[in-house]
Amino acid sequence: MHDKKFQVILTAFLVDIVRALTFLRSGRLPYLINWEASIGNTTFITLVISIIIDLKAMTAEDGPQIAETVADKLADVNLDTKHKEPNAKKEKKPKADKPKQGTILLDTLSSPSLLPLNLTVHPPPCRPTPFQPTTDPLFPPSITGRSKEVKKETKLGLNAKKEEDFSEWYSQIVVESELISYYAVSGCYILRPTAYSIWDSIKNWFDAEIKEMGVENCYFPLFIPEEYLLKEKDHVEGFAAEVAWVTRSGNSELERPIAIRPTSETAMYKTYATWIRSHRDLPLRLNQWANVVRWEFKHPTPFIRSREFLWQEGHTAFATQPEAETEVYEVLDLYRRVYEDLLAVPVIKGKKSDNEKFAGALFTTSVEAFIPMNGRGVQGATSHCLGQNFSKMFDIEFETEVEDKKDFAWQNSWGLTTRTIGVMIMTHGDDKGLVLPPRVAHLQVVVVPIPNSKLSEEDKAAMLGKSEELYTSIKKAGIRVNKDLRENYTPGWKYNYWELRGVPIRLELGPKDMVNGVCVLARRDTGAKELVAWGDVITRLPVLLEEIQADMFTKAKATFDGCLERATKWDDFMAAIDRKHMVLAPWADEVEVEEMVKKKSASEGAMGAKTLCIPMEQPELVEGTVCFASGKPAKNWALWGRSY
Ligand code: 86X
Repeated sequence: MHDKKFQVILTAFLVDIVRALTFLRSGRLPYLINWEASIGNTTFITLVISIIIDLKAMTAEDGPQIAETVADKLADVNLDTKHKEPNAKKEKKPKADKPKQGTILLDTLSSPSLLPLNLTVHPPPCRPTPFQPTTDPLFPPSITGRSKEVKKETKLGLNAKKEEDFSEWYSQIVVESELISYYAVSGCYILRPTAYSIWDSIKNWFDAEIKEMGVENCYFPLFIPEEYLLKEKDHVEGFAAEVAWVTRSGNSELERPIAIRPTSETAMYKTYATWIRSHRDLPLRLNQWANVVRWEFKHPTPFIRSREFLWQEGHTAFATQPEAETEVYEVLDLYRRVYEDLLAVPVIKGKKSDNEKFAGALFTTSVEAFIPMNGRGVQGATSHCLGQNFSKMFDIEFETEVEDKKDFAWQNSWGLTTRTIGVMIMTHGDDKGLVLPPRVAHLQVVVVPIPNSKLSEEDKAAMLGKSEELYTSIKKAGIRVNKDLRENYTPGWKYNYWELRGVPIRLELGPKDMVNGVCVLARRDTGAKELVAWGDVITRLPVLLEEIQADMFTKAKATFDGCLERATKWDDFMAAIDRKHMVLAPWADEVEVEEMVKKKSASEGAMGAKTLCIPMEQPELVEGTVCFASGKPAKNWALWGRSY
């Protein structure tokens, strides 16, 4: 053997001996059999193995080859740092495919290919990953409900009840049903595939509808120059505290800060001014699907109020006011249909009061939903008629058909956000978890075979085969279906699992069903079950899905109507508000009165009530009716409530 290489191996050997001795002297080799001890033991064992390798290398025929490996190992003078104590900081995981030159990892050291001769080694000398109680913002104990420890690993579901502790129930359901995960930036949430697929359904439907109307999609940049926002100063003022700014790149300050869009009026209308010159350039009807950031300081709630959210924002320009107004209401009705027809959530369409309208708009319309559990109204979406306010600010002027006559464009803007998903969860979810309306459910049916222990292997195979067959034919029929053939879970556990995730129909296949050629369809919304012959499954399922969709709306609508009261006197109004209801009350449409009501109806622990909207569908206003709050002649019926 070459002298030089032998020297290298010898040095390695000596170093390992010294390390082993140091380790022994440090008292870390424990005498107790607990997990900490095993860390210590394996560390020591690793060193012993190293020493044996060194010895073998010095004596073996293929010494030089082994020597190279050892030389590599020696080069890593910091090897000791890998003998982590359980409490030590987690080390950075090196890239698996390309280990750092000169480093030999403990894992690799023990991997068979590197071990000469017939040494057998126990599982990789371990990298300790003990359970550590964490204060990680990703897993705040109050939020996951998991860290209460008592929860068994296999236990599924929620431990808060919707009626008893609504906000805890909501926090748990969004996480446990795997819609969202919490993230290290407060007020920001990860939308997991199930949630995103619901958004996709909404998006696909709405996108097709607006395209049918003649709206086109586009995309404007995320960043907005400061000067653009300043141009709209009056309207931005109220929101200024919520605008997030980029002020630095790397270590250098930007010359001018750049805003992250809270909405895109300013970004788009600057450009619209350059695109719109003549009446022939109108109408201009654009929409974008985008994310926006509003640095809210109110308590964040997944989907309902987050600092970044997804939405569509439509921004259109017309030559005349009537055209613009027609669109405002057309879009508003699409929003109603998103809620009522897709999400089975009842809403009321209406106009916002002067207090509540967007300051830059001529008028604002909205759809308003309601959460009975906490008695709060929630704005579902808005469609604004901006009039000529923005076109005058941004110089969106065009040559009319009349020669030498110019006019400012009539504009609208309208938006629908991922808040839709939150309202849907709150409306339909129950103590077992999500209840998804079939039209937006990522999965509409799940096939669950229910074998029992008495079943012969043959019969079990037949049951699994039939499950597969049903699954395939349902899928072919265009229904979103999954099968749960996992063998390590009981049918009961699987029921809980899919109920938590809100799948509208569970198709069960039991031993008796195999004999009778039938299966059971169990509804998530009502729990009702029905027997269906195999041959009828693909005709029955689409009908049942639609029945569920319709029944979910009917049920939610009944609850909604039960929360809507009429009041013509202050005391009745307050009593209804304190019953956590919405109130329809005659109103003289005065800003000061709305402010007064807000103050007067606020108490410790309860925010004041405000107008949610002035419903488009108005009850008859009998001559002489007066405002419930001011006693002045009423102009309309307004919808009031506490709100998000
Ligand atoms: C109001 C107006 C409008 C297009 C919609 O409601 C639908 C889609 N935009 C939105 N608005 C803001 O909320 C707003 C917020 C901040 Cl933080 C801001 F800096 C400016 C804003 N301007 C308008």
